[in-house]
Amino acid sequence: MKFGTVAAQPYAWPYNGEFTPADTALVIIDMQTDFCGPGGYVDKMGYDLSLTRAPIGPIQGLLARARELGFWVIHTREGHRPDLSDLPANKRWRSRQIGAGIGDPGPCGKILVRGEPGWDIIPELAPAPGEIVIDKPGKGSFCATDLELILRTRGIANLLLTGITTDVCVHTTMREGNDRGFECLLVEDCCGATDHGNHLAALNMVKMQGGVFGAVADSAAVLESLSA
Ligand code: C5J
Repeated sequence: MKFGTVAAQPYAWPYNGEFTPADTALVIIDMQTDFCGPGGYVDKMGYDLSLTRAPIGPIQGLLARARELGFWVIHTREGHRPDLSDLPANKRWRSRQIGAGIGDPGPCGKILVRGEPGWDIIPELAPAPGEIVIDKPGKGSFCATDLELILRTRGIANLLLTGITTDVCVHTTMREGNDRGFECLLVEDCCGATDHGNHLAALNMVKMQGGVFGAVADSAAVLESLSA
């Protein structure tokens, strides 16, 4: 099964004209209660949760179709070991300046700590059995994880990037993936940021220089391509 290009900006994605479920992964980044649920990290920082919850519905639509067609599905979770041995002191210090100290107790358990309720992926987007889940201590999904090894082992060359937040973990992952030669598409309505202006700026950054990190499309365009 082969699909033609997605109507994307600044070029029809992927660059080589076709993609398949075998060489493409839908990557769903950090759809955890800490980033989009009441009482989680983002909520504690006082940001508008509707911005990080907006992509839930669009991701559900794309995920359902991707599962139906047998695409690889990869979920990520940002979080730290319970002993915080992988939490840089400066990351913790900065989070404490705005009242949401990573590793500190909150309404959803210890903030961004593995195994705590807030760190879980939200039930609406729970991984299905057999789907890969990558636990990462940082913003990028390639840093201190086995993601690259898994992608190369499985022959995955193309990444459909979704999740939160557009300007932080999604962008960092896109940059890391692009530098490693993966062909990346950021699915704009399947992403959200804690500031809408930053979301828009992050999309714009991708489109510069002929697609400096890849391309951008909405989920309707991806689904359109998957229906052909
Ligand atoms: C942040 C993320 N914003 N998932 N993490 O700290 O974007």
